[in-house]
Amino acid sequence: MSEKPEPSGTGIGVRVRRKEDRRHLQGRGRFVADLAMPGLLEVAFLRSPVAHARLTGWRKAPGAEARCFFLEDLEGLQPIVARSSLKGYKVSEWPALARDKLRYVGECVAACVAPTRAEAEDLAEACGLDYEELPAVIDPLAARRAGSPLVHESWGDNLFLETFVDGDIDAIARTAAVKVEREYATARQCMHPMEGKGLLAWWDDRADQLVVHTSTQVPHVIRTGLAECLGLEQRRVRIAPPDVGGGFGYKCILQPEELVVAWLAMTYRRPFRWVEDRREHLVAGANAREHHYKVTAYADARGRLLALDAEVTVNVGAYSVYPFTACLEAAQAGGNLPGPYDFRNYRCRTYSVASNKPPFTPYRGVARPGVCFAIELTIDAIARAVGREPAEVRAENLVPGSAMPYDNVTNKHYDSGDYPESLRRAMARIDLPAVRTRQAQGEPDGRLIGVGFSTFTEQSAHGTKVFASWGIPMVPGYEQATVRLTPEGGVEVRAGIHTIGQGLETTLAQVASEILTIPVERIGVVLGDTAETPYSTGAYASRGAVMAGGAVSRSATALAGQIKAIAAHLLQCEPAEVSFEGGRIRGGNASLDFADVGRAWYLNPEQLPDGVDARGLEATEGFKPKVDSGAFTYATHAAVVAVDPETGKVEILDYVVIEDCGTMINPMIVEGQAFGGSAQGIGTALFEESPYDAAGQPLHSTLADYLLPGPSELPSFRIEHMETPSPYTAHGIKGVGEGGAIAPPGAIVNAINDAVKGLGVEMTEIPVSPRRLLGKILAARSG
Ligand code: MCN
Ligand code: SMO
Repeated sequence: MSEKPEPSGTGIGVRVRRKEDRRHLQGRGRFVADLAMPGLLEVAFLRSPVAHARLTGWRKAPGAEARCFFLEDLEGLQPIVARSSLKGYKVSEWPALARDKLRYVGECVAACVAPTRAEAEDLAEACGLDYEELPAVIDPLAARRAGSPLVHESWGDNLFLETFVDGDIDAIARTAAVKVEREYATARQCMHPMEGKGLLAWWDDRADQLVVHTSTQVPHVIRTGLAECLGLEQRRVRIAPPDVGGGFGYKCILQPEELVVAWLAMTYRRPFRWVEDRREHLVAGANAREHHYKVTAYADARGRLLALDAEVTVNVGAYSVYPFTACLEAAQAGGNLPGPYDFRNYRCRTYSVASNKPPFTPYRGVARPGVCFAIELTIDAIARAVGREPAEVRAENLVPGSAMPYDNVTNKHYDSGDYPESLRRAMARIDLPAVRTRQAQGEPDGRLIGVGFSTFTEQSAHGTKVFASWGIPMVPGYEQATVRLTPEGGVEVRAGIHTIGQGLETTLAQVASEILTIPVERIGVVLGDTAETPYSTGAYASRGAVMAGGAVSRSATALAGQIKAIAAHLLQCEPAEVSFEGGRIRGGNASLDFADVGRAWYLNPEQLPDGVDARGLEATEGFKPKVDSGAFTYATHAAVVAVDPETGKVEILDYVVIEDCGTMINPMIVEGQAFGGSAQGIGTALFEESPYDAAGQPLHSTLADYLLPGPSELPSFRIEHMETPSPYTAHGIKGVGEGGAIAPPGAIVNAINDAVKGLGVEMTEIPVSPRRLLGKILAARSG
């Protein structure tokens, strides 16, 4: 679909089949639950049955006291503390097991161990708890008010952090032709990777080291956090993650279960394991997405956005997560709300509110699905207020391609691309005039048709300064990788980032193949094991392709120089005359196999030139983008929906994605990322919701209550690529992993609102479930 000719070989731009898929399709992947080890004990947790209570006493399972652990038993284990450099931030201590207070349903209170999970669960059930229930803090707006019950009493309020970006709004507010005021709400969600969280930990006496096979996106970061909590030196903790069955941000944080299992293995010097089940994921695991927005937008009579005044409240739950803190979400929301739009006057207050719900973790897109929903609905509301086609108004408000690079009102440095062009292509692909004609004619079955668009930017591969500005100084914006030529002319790539389903095992091999021309089948990729790979902060924030890809590119280039020096000697020519082509080395009038160079170095060193570079056939290099703001991917999504006004059911009739992630390493993987992300975004828009009652009890303990979209709910996505290289990254690559999940709520709810506008209905809360939509339709009819 890109206009360029299909490149050859297995380098950058080729639709190489994923290396990891062979084992996964054959059921031969190896996940935490597949691991076996003699003497392994399984761990089950007794979890808080109430949202908020003072814990006054406990009893261990009668007759099995030695196999039950409460916090007082876990000697020396420190709580999880996520520090932030942001002024006014309040630190929480997330204990491995609750001690004085229970702060959410599902919080770990005791750990029980047995040869099987079922026996361990029986022990957990036989333990007893005494507690005095307290009123629960559930609604984030109520939690902000004076007099609310407090999650952490010593704080005096329920605010992890409040931030304020001041801007000049008042003059525009007095004179603007159009003022649009809205409140938006997005539901709390779970992430549902196919594999839940889990880990197996054991003590390796030979290495005098704790070995942790944990399902994580960030092995090196988990090592740092775990080592701190256990009081071990880092060199005595090895994180060796097995296959990871999806993460989506959920596997970016350190969890109490990891602390407990690691402590048990360290203390008893035998293997322990915990594997999260679906119910634990639903009611006890960390959550995401619960945002509330108050937005006032000012525009001129044509719908040109002039100023935005916003208040963002994020319900981040009981504790701050390591390493990202409870404030990442609100910090990103405040900074990203202006989106891809060109305006200069912005004011925003954000609140990160503590509540008696599970802690908050980044989830694909982090704050941006909520932010994009809020700004995209606001743009459509402005268009309706001025009586114009929303897509036209949107196009006129987007940062034009000619303005790139562009520093927006919150100092986001948009590096390259043409946002209006992506919207124009989406309008053409979805055939806007045809949809409008069909809409005017009406549907024979009485359903209402609507079309909606949403355009967003996705900051990817953020540098150190960006994380520091969110108060998280410990996350460096770079990656390293090692590339080695083997005696047989194959390649080993090692990087500390992990492959979690997103395809890095293949795409990092493609980057090495691009430089060396050796086919990916001959390139082995070792990822994530802290004992085998250079330091890394891991796979999140759509940074793998840019950062680890950049590091592989630079190390492969350094290795290429070393290979050329040896090859030149063997070919009796100058290194500058040596080139690689189709997996062979050419120079002068002759050619060599990579294996000839490999053999010379490892097996026949007498063939090497005098003064050969002792670094040999191995190179480790690091990469960071030229500017700390990284690279901005963008996309426009367009949806056509049909709404049944009698039932409130929404069907997606057509869905188009126009996406630009710079140079694509593997277009097939990029498409998979866009489709998978969009499926999750559609879940956010129409289905997924973790509701709680007033006492803080979760009402979503099975997948019958928590609706995940499956193939029958999803449209056939149509995708078109634009490919504007980033000026700041190796090969012009931009990240893409999260983008798909960002745009669907905006596009779909704009389409729904377009469909039902004649009924006097406007949806501002997601998911737009049939109950919610029908409720509004009935209210409008009777009102
Ligand atoms: N890619 C590419 N060309 C580009 C950009 C990316 O071919 N220009 C490829 C990459 O090489 C990689 C994939 O697309 O194979 C995603 O790359 P990137 O955007 O760099 O994201 P990361 O490697 O950092 O992966 C994390 C990202 C995030 S933050 C979430 S959340 C998410 C996502 O990836 N979680 C996923 N996609 C996921 N996909 C799956 N299957 N499972 C998850 O848990
Ligand atoms: S939520 Mo993705 O792991 O940044």
